[in-house]
Amino acid sequence: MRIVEGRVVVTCPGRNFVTLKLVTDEGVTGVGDATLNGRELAVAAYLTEHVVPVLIGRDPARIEDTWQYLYKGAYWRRGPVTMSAIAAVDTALWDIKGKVAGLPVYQLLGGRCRDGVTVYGHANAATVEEVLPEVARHIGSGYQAVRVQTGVPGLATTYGVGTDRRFYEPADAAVPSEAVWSTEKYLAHVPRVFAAVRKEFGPDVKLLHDVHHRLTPIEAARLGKSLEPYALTWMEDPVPAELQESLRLIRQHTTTPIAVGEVFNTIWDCERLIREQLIDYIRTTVVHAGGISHLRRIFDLAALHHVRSGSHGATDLSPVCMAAALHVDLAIPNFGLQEYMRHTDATDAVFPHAYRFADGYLHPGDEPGLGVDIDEDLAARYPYRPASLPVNRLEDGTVHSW
Ligand code: CS2
Ligand code: MG
Repeated sequence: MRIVEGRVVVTCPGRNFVTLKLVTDEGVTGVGDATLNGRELAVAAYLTEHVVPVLIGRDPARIEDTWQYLYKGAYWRRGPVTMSAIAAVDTALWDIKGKVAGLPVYQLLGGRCRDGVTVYGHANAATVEEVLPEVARHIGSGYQAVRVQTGVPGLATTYGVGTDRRFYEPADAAVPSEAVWSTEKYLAHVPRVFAAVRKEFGPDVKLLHDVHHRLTPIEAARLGKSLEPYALTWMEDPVPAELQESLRLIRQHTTTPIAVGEVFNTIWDCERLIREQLIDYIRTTVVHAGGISHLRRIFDLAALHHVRSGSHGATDLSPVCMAAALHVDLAIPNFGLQEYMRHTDATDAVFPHAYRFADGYLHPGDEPGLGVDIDEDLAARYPYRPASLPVNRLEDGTVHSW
């Protein structure tokens, strides 16, 4: 069997997605997500100009060799664009291998280690009063874990809080919109939010919060400490994590568990964090961390160090990524939680998929391969729309982490 074609599909059913579809000479196809929010066309060009031409004629069964060929062969290793492109190829090859074997991919990864994948949903609202019914709505529909984000009094806009409670899309303008941030206002407000949620819903529901890389280590230590009474499952991305050792300072001051990794692209971005047990959950995911093959390496290292998976699953990661992530989540021994931001109906129609939500769990289904595809005719009806992530500024105008 040989790869004879690679189609790079850019579509925008509500938001932009980039998908690679590989076709073999025996008619077996595979899909892979290559969506990098706000930089979609860079990955599409990388695939079209530099990757697809070198895949033609290759044996799709040689997944690891192809990964090494694209990673080492690029000379310029790592980075979000390169690793999202490699991820799309790797994912599509696993899809093909599952179809050829007549097995769902999780069976090729060693079979399932659990009955379903525990997911968490997003309860977002402008105020504490408004977020409580959102938490109740999630618990009511079976979620055992809920991420809680509210607006911050005194700030016009805040990450994670959009006008639409069901679908939150951060990339809201062709040219980045600008938001104003105040750490002081935020640190004073967040403990009040979780005090109210715990008071209302008790100790059983798993609660999570995304700081979204906005604090310094000592500010994050203070936040972690102030949230200890509310026993969060995790505090996410407390600081920008380029300086891996900066997490040590947070660890020295608080027992609130830490989750990072959604912006990481290779094991090198997190090997120290994992080896020194500076985190409790690693949030790397299929599309941005080099595909199923590399993600499994990261999770294997994590398993040795009591670190569990907590893969990113926002709406800007397509249903192709979600399907692939669920196969990995079902098979790894150190699964923790999977993020599940629901896609719009238009997106679900463009990407028909077998995964199903029930009682707080997602299950990838048992179709051969990944159990997801792309309807290219439907996708063609939704042309790309430029959209960038916002920029954050402190009250004095200084650019700050978004
Ligand atoms: C967020 C994302 O879901 C999350 O944890 O951090 O919504 C993130 O902001 C987007 O995926 C960025 O594109
Ligand atoms: Mg996040």
